[in-house]
Amino acid sequence: MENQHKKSALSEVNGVNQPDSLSNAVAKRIQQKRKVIPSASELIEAIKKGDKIALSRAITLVENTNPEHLERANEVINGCLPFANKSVRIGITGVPGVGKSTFIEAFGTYLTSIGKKVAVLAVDPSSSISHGSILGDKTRMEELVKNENAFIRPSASGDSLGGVARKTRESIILCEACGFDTIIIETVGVGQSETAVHSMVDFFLLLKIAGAGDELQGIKRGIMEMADTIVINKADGDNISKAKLAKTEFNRALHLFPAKNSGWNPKVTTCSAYEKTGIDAIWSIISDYFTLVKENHFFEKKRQDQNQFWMIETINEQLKNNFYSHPEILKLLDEQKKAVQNNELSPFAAAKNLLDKYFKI
Ligand SMILES: Nc1nc2c(ncn2[C@@H]2O[C@H](COP(=O)(O)OP(=O)(O)O)[C@@H](O)[C@H]2O)c(=O)[nH]1
Ligand SMILES: [Mg+2]
Repeated sequence: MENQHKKSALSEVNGVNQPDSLSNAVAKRIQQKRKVIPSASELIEAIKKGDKIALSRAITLVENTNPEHLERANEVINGCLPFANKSVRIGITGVPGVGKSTFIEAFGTYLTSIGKKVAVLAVDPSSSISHGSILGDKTRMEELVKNENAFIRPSASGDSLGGVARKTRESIILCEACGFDTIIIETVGVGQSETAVHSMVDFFLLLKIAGAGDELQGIKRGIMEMADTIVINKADGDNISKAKLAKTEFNRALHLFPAKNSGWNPKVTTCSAYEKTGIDAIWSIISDYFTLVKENHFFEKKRQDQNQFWMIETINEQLKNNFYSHPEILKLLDEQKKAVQNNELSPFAAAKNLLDKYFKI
């Protein structure tokens, strides 16, 4: 072939000899350093001592989709589990631009000022694909990033929402074992991710701005219904009166929703994340909520339900992965798809063939 005679970028050429200046000893040291992967028990011990670097490494391990890391990841999670659960988990949602990052910076900083240890995790499958908003977010939380009592972790990477959400749930356990008592889970309120977040938090906060219609804000009714509090952000400057008006309107709208199982009446409030006003009042609302649900035992009940939900979710996800990654199924899947396409087989018959095959493997 003609191509072979050309110097393609892919053709191998003789390499350059290693210069003497790069000593073998140095190269070896670097290689060794790369190889030192902490064991599960080392990670657990360090996390329990509040070591944020160990926490980061453990989260990276949990996020790793490589099956050979799965066992070690599970070991770390199981080891941390007895030390988790002693926290409050708060979900924050709102459309892009509403001020989530700015709010979390102000809110998180306030919480650390009253002695809390705050971990911020993000569930945003879109950003893990585009790598979009994460970097911006991290720089917007400049103060919180530097705060000794805070830990910020951008979105887990993953190609399915289920996968991202499961990893976030596992990361919550790791953060709690590391001593973080207030876990904030951020998500973008435009897709299904808030439903997933709702099933892993104790309290759900919806951030809004005044003046924009609901359609414009892309917030569905279902998300409003999930909210334990609606916070109207950017209540500053010329916006203050509009924000107050919006507060009255939302209060009225919330009355139309059915009562919550928690026995809690959702509250509407305003704040300026930018000027850091109204932040302490939000914490006071959240504290009232926790007093109520701990008294009426809804708190434990909800966490138990969530654990069961995640058990089933995990089974569903792993069954699906196992099915679709099995080489024999993949082969048969191709054949059956063609047969369905050519009208030789009904979709149901094809599905049955595939499942029958799977159950025999
Ligand atoms: N005036 C005003 N602007 C704000 C406030 N909070 C956020 N912003 C601005 O709104 C824009 C979007 O904020 P950001 O936190 O990135 O929103 P996110 O996309 O929801 O995370 C930025 O330009 C912020 O400076 C606020 O309380 N008041
Ligand atoms: Mg943001």
